[in-house]
Parts: sequence; structure tokens; C-alpha cells
Amino acid sequence: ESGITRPKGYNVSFHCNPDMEKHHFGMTHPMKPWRLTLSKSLIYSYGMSFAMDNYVSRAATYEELATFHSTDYLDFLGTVLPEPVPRDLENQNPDLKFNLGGSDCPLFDGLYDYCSMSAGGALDGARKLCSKQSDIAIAWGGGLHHAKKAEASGFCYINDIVIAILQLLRYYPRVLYIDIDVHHGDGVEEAFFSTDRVMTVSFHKYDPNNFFPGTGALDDNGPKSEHNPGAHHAVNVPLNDGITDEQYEWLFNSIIGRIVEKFRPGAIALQCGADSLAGDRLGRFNLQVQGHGACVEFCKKYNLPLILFGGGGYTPRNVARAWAYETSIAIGCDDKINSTLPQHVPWREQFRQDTLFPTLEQILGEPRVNRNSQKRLQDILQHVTEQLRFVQA
Ligand code: VJV
Ligand code: CA
Ligand code: ZN
Repeated sequence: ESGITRPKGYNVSFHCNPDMEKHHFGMTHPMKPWRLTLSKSLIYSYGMSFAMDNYVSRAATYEELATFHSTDYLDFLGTVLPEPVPRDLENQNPDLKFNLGGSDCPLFDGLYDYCSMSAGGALDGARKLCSKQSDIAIAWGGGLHHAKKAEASGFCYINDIVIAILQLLRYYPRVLYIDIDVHHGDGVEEAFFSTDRVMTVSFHKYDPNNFFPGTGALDDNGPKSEHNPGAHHAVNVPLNDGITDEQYEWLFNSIIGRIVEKFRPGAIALQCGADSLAGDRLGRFNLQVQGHGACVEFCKKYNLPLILFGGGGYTPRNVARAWAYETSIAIGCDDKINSTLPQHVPWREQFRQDTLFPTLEQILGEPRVNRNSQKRLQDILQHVTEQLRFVQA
């Protein structure tokens, strides 16, 4: 008895495929598709599946992948086989084709199936929005924002987000893309650099020499070449280590509020990378599950067709908490679920604490020093506000 009911006249579709989750990037690689299994186990244990339409994602077809990716790249991706790379050479292999086979983007068994399922879920979700069969679509297996037209990058091979947004653009004149992964959403930004029909906004840790991918400075706002309609349509929010829920929420709400008002999107695509949470293996922020979820809540309030993607997230117990909480926000049952984890959730010991909302002390022991001054955050908001003078709906 979970007490979770389906809201009338309001549909959330949930897209996943258990076959995707069994793939391995390698024993010690930080990207663990298994985190999707842990997330679902929490979502199902809370009884949320009864309040959603659940779909097993199919693999996207070659033609669907080719709406963004080059056929050269797809052909190679479809035929390469995992090849053990000698340990001492893996970081200095000089001629990786399409950046495939290094330590960030290794070749593994079933790679093409893994990628096409991730894209299939995202694309199905976008189609549910277009057909008005759902109000919010969820594809936690997607969100692979670094992949380029003909290049793998940062654990991402196929850019499911770009493919899903291209689908949304068939029905909606303008799409707003928001990216709260701790890394810069460079692949999505670049894909839509020359159109004014997509506005991309990424919040990320920025340190060009020490943090991947090194792009996404405040004044990188799209090529300002003479007749580029896409100029000014890339918003970048570069942040420092240790940002807190309170600061992030203020900045997120202020920036997204202004953008929605000016750009008037017909749909919102939100990448919910969970590596922006405190205690992430690769991340640097101090966000808690509540602060991360507040971004989803804020976007939902506009009552626009909304698609939620996964993305990064390298401490699986925190990823599962965030995506379970955000699923509850999408459904509208966040006020009904118990903050104590369900008694019978599989892998309960993985979670360490039995709460959905661990405190910073529980997560980190000692919080990370916050290197974001209020002055700097105000300057960022000021820059974005000025940038928006060049944007019209
Ligand atoms: O920083 C980098 C690139 C290097 C070269 C490769 N070495 C391993 C690391 C430095 C310059 N890559 C980043 C990529 C981050 C991708 C984030 C993806 C997302 O969250 O935005 C969306 C899904 C990086 N940071 C950390 C690592 N790579 C890393 C890779 C490993 C590893 C440990 C750390 C790969 C294999 C193994 N350990 C065994
Ligand atoms: Ca980001
Ligand atoms: Zn990331």
C-alpha cells in the first residue's frame, strides 16, 4: 500500500530497457549503467510505476540515429569490436578513430545496442510529447550530452538528446534545453549553434584547464558571425566548486524564469545529470537531492511538454535517490512519498542511510568548501539578462 495514485488527465511516460543496464564500460570505469537498475528499484519500490505509463524502450533505428550522426561514424560504431587495449598505452593511443577506444569512450560488448537503446528511449519519450499522449516523458537512460555528429566524447557515443530535440522541433517552433549535469553540455550546444529555434542553457563546473570538457565560459553564447540566427542562443553558467542548494536554486530560477519569459519555448528538454550532487565521484558541487529536484519542479510549473533525461552520476546511491525523487515530482506525488526508504527496496544496503534525503554531513563527512561568491552569481545573472536582449520569441 503505497498510496500513490495516478493524477487524472495528466500523463507521465517512463522509458527504460533492462537490457541497457547490463552493459559494462569496464570494471573501474566511473560510468555504471547499473545505476539505472538501482534507480528503478527505488522508483518501483515506492509504487510509482502505478502512476505512470511504463514503456520498454526499443533500439533507435539507423535512420533515426542518422538524423544527427554521420553515416561514416554510425557505420564504424556498428562494426567495431572490443579490443583489449594494452594498459600502458590506453591514455596515449594517438590515432583513435572517432575518439573511440580510449579510456573515456572504450569499446565494449554490445556497445551499439547500448547506444541505440539509450536513443530509442529518448526518442520514444519525445514522440509521446508530440502526440500529446504524455505531459512529461522520462528517459533516465539518456542524457548523453557530449556526443558529436561524428565523434564520441566523455562517455557519450550517441547524442540521444539532440535526436529527441530534432523530433520535438517537428511539432514545436521553439525548444528550451536545460542541462544541470556538472559538465558542460557541449554536444547539444554545438548541434544547435546555428538555429534560433533551440536555446541551450548549461550549468556546470568551469575550469578550462582542469575540468572536462573545458568549454562553456560565460561569454560563449554561440558564434556571433554575421548572419547566424543562433547567435546569443547558447547560455552558459560557469560555476566553481561547492555550490549549495540555496545558491543554485536562486540562480536557476532567476535565469530560467527570464529565459522562458523571453524565448517562450513550446517544450522543455531537461538533462538531469546527477553528478552535480554532493559526494559524486567526479563532481564538485554540494547539491542535495532536494536542490537538484527543485530544478525539475521549477520547470514543471510552466505546464509545457517536458522531457527529462538522465546523464552523468557516478555515485549510484545518490543517482538513484535523485532520479527517484524527480520521478515523484513529475508524477506529482513528491508530497506523498515517505522520506524513509521503502523497507523492501532491493539492494537496500547500497543506500547506506535509509533516507531519501541524506544531509551533507551524511553524504560527505565534511562538506566541500564553497568557492562561489554571491557577487559572482549576481554577475552571471547580469550577463545572461543582457544577453537576452538579443533574443526574441
Ligand atoms: O577529463 C577527461 C579526459 C582525460 C583523458 C582520459 N583520462 C582517463 C581522464 C582525463 C581528459 N575526461 C572526463 C570525461 C568526463 C565525462 C562526463 C560525462 C557526463 O557526465 O557529462 C555525461 C554522461 C573524465 N573525468 C573523469 C574521467 N574522465 C575518468 C575516466 C576513467 C576513469 C577515471 C576517470 C576511465 C576509465 C577508468 N577510470 C578505469
Ligand atoms: Ca551542465
Ligand atoms: Zn557529467
